[in-house]
Amino acid sequence: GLQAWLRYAPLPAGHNAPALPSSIIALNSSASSPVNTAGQELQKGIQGIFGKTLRVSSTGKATSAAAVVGTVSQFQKAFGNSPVTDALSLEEDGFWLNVQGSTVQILGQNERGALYGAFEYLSMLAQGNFSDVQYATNPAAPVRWINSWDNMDGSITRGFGGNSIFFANGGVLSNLTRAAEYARLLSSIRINAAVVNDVNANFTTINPENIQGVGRIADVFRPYGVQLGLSLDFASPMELGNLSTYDPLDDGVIAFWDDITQQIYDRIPDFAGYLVKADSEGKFFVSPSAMLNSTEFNLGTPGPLVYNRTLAQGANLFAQAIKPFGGIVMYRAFVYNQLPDEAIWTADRANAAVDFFQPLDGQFDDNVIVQIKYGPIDFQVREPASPLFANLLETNTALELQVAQEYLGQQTHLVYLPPLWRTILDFDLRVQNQSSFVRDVITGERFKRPLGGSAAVVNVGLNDTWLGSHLAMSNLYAYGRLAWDWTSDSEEILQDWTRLTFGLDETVIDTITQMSMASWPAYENYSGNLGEQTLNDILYTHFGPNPQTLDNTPWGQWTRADHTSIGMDRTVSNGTGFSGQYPPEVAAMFEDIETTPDNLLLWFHHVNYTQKLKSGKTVIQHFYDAHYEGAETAHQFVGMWESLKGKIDDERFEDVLYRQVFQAGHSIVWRDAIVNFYNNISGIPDDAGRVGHH
Ligand code: GCW
Repeated sequence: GLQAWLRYAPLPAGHNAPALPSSIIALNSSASSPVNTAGQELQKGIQGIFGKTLRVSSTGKATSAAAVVGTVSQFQKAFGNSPVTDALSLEEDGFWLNVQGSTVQILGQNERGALYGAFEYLSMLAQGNFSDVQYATNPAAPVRWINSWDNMDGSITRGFGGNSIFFANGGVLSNLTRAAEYARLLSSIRINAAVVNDVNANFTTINPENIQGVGRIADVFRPYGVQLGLSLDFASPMELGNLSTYDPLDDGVIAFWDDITQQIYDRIPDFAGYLVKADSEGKFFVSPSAMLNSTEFNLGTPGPLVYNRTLAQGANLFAQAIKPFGGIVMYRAFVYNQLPDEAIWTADRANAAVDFFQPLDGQFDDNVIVQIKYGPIDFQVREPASPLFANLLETNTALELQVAQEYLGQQTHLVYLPPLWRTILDFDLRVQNQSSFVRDVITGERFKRPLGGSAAVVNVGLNDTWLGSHLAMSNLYAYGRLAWDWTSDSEEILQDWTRLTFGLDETVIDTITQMSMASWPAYENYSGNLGEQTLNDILYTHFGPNPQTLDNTPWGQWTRADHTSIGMDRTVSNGTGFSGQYPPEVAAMFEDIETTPDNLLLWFHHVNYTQKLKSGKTVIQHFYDAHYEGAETAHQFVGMWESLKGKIDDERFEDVLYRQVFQAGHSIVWRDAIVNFYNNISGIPDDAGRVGHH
């Protein structure tokens, strides 16, 4: 439930308690400091795991049997001597952990880092790992954020775990207990900031009353070292400030944002920064006030393009307002227009991000980070890495992931996401014919950028399970672990999470590992195959199968399926030109059907249903077989889970079982909807005789 992976459950019989420290010295600066939190957390953890209550003090002799936690400089001040050199060369948020039996030293570069180190030590103990260790660790990148899509009325966009833990009825909740518990979870996975309101932002979030309200959220985040961020509505100067314009170059608009920023920092001195979704998902750019007043469905979000200003001018407006306070601006690359006409063979929503942003490379201020969704479309079950990562050499970038399984079963299906994420992070873009992994671009490593990192959309709510599903929490846990080190192993992360969440029983660990590692491939099998997108209902829910909604809609998530053929031709030679947005080596690979991997075939090429894959099967037979296989795997999950009865508390056992039964049933709905759709449209029977007429 609420404790998620921070349960500190007693160890099962057979695990002898190790030599433990006999007291805790937390060198804290104040009651709201993360080091103070670290002291309490160590006390609580050791109490829970071993039933032993340690005294916590803020000073003391570093005796051989104490756990000392604090920053490197607090340590030097308190004890008059320096820790080992490894601890002296830590980077921001990094920590040094030294466990020698009952002598434990946890030193952060800053207070937040010290808290991370305390959680790390406790995670070892809770997993029954009592080894002596001694190492320094630093984050892959400074920006390790969460984006919440919570609305001021308490609803959550793409939320499947209940209403908001932050907002209700247009304001901030008076009881922020859950917000504090959430910050605790986030700091244990080393997330350092959370944006709390939806990117489709409402100007009321920054009215004077709500600035005080979000200030209270920042207050409960602070002891956990989690900073607050806010999404902005670009048209606020008109809506809130009563100006006649929101032109980013207008003096009144500039003064408006300077004033708002000052108000925010007056209340929240450690405010992290802004997140901006501008000029996104629009019809085409209409007049500034029509943008706001029209009742027409989704005209898109207002932005600088409304005034013929560039996206860089839009981003720099906020960057300049926030720079004096040390804040940053996350500017989303999710900018595209609706595409009315599928008859135009070269029209392609996937081209939009590079088309809009590449010409602006070098024009963004240094405290701007362009935040890029992992694929060019929208959190689909399979996409190639966004080519924008290869096109911004003089701009900070961050990767946007989605823990909320918007298109991936919405937390009623088990889909463990790290294997999908790794297809993006480990993709080599070959910029200038050199090794250019996406993970090295976003950390700032590849192009020597001062800033970079990641954000994940997380839709926790008031539900006791946070996400609406116990098993879905592995995705949140893994996101934090990966954002610290993008090369960590997906399966090892999962097993740590499983031990912390469900205990140390080997059968439980093996079973949850098998289910989780098989889950994304299974979902891909029973949804959309071969890079054809997920095939959900595009118009409203993004949930169950609805392949007929992909084509001939302005959302541009097309498959171009007709009676004989299917797929988006994204080649330069004959299609939308998208493959040409990658550097030459990668472009050449995707341009040629022979070198395009099967799993992206229909993303890049338009082919007959009878086209042979590298596996030797035809496209249509692959659809049939994959769908039966995927649904079969989803059915196996039920039996696998049932085998754990008695090894997991009944409450969580039943809750998960209910979901696995649902997933198994829904996988058949998926299977039959998709195979019948393509059987009808192509008229080609299934070799195995399961689908269609013979
Ligand atoms: O995936 C789409 C979602 C929208 C979302 C948008 C975005 C918050 O369906 O609900 O808006 O992406 O990322 O901005």
